[in-house]
Order: sequence, then C-alpha cells, then structure tokens
Amino acid sequence: MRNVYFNHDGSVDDLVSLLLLLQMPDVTLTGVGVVGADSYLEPALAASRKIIDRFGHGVQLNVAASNSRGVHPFPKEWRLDAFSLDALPILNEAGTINTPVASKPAHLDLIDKVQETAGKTTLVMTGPLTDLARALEVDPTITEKIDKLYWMGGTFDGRGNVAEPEQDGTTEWNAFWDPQAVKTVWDSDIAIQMVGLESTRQVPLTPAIRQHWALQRQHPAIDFIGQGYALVPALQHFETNSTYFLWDVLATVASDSPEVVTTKEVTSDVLTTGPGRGRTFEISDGRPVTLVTTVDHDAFFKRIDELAILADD
Ligand code: AGV
Ligand code: CA
Repeated sequence: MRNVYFNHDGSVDDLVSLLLLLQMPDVTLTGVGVVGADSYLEPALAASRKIIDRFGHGVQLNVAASNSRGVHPFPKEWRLDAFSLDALPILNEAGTINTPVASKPAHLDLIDKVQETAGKTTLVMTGPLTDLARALEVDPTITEKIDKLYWMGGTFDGRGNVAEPEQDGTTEWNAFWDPQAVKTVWDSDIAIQMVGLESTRQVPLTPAIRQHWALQRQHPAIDFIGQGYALVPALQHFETNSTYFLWDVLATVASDSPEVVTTKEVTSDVLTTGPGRGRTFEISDGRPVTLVTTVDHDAFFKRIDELAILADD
C-alpha cells in the first residue's frame, strides 16, 4: 500500500480526483487539505467531506481547511462552481455529513499527517503549492518523509492559461496564484512529477466524453462524474479560456497508473516577479523535475471508468 496525502483547491476536477483516489486499491489516503483557490472554501470543504462519506468505503478521514491566500485570485465565475457541485443530490441524499473537519489548518495538518504516518507519504496536489510551501517553512524535516510530489501546475511550452491584465500569457493558473510558493517547493529536495498544460491539452472535456459517461450513469460514481463535468464548458468547435480539461484527474491518475503517460526529465526554474511571474521554464543546471509529456488518451479514460466502477460496492 502507498500512503497518499491529497491537497486540492475545489474545482470539479479536484473533487473528481478525490473520488478516484478513494477507489485506488493500492492507496491509503492519510489526509485531505482543501484550499479555496479555484473555489470558495466552504462548499469545497463540504463537498470533499460528502464525497468521502458517499464514495469512501467507510474510511475514517478528516478534511483540513486551508487558510492560505493567493497573490492572484481565481475568477469568481470559476470559483462559484463549488457551490453547485456541493449541492448535487447524489452528495446530499444522506442529509448529514459524518467526515469531520480537521482541527488544524491544511498546511499544519499536512505536517501532522506526514510525520504521524509510518513510512513515507506521496503528496498529490492539484491546486496552488502554498500549503506545502508554508509546511516546509514550519517544518523542513517533512521532506525526509515525503516520497514524491505529484503536482498539476505550470507549463513549459510558453502557452499559459491565465487571461488577466499585467501578465504575459505564459503562466499556468495554479502557479500564477502563488508564484513564490512554487519557488519554495522547487528549492526543496522533494522529487517532483509535474503535469503541466502541454499534457493536459491532450485530454479536453468533450461532448463525446460526456456522452460516454451518460451511458454509464447506472454506476453512481460515473453518474457523479458526469453531473460534475456538466457544470463546466466542454471543448466545442474551438478552445476558449473557459474550456475545461481533465488537468487534475490526469495528475492524479498518472500518480497511480504511470503507464497512461510518458515523461521526460527536465531541469527548470520559476519566475516570481515581472509579467511572466509563475512561469516555469527549462534551464540547464536548474531543478530536476519529471515532466509528463504525452497521454495515452483512451487508456486514461478507461482507467477513470475502472476506478469509478470500484465505487459500486
Ligand atoms: O490550470 C488548471 C487548474 C487545475 O488545477 N485549474 C483548474 C484545475 O482544477 C485552474 C483553471 C484553469 N482554467 C480553468 C480553471 C477554467 N477554464 N475553469 C476553471 N478552472
Ligand atoms: Ca485544481
């Protein structure tokens, strides 16, 4: 079994990632932290607790709320999706929430869970790196107990997904939210596998994928996935800045099923100031990172189905 601590920021693909982590036969989920970055904290926290109740096979977990704040907030329109997802009937049938909120904020909860767990912990992070950066500042010795960080964020191809004033279009949103946090984590010696935009662009949400999930809605977890992805725009005709990709789900599935992706080793750094702040870039003698480069599209979506179907019993 592998110990995994999951820190996410409450968008649809973050919450689907949580659902899938709860199904992985070889994963012991030791903790979950939620940051209200691409979401509002309250609904993202509630939805996380309800997903654990409904799809967690009775696992005893608590969910930590982050008090981290970003430098550049996400667009409100995107953040509002967490309210809709939290209101889905499939998460509210029980009428009560059993999974408690952890006593400490997410960065301190991360330290506690990593230090308390026997053996090493794998971190999966699908939002900004702020909680990990803060945890490293409080207790740098956690790196000895962290096996690897799987992070969705950054991009190396110069094509970002931030459409905001006073930046140059080269940065990915999770990195842009808190560029300094990326730098802090890059300056640590934690092994990193990064899923950036070059690979996630190969797995857009499409009408065909929605239809595929619609036809399998007799499985409750696939029904939930279909309902969740109904809240966000698919790739239809042409890409816009709101087009949704399976960013976080790719990072999460690749952490458990490495055969669905190919990777290469790069050395890199990150800008923390100027119009490119948040930009990750390759540089010789930079920090080594394992970068996901390509995805086996069909194997990836098949793995999502297989994991989701494990929630049937
Ligand atoms: O940049 C991708 C990250 C992922 O962690 N998030 C969404 C995923 O959870 C930010 C984001 C970029 N474009 C978006 C985003 C969009 N069109 N809608 C919502 N979030
Ligand atoms: Ca996310």
